[in-house]
Amino acid sequence: MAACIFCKIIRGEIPSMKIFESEKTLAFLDIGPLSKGHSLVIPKFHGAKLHDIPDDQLSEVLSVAKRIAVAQGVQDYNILQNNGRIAHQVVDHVHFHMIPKPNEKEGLGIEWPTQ
Ligand code: DGP
Repeated sequence: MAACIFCKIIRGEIPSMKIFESEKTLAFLDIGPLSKGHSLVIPKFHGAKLHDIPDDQLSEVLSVAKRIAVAQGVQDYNILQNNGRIAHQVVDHVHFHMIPKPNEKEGLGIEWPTQ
């Protein structure tokens, strides 16, 4: 979709720190991270809300979030997905937040780029 910020990121028209990309899925660091390593995993298919996305376009999203958790070495994290303004959705392109909750002992486990 022409005006969508995340579609612009997919097309490379807006810079982002990409951490995973496949035919259907993109993951990149959140511009306003709630913790170090906070990323967004999105289907490349444009749809505002979860129910707008065909199942086959969503099939990779959770496994990519899981792979990010493994790569970051975190045991504690939130996977969060907002639908609609009342539910705090700001960007109208479906996205799953992957928010690590590193503890003081383990940190993120590895060095991780920041946005
Ligand atoms: P939500 O409230 O669930 O719609 O969260 C939208 C998230 O998108 C928010 O955490 C900030 C992030 N975001 C918004 N614009 C950009 C952008 O241009 N680049 C990146 N990397 N993240 C963005």
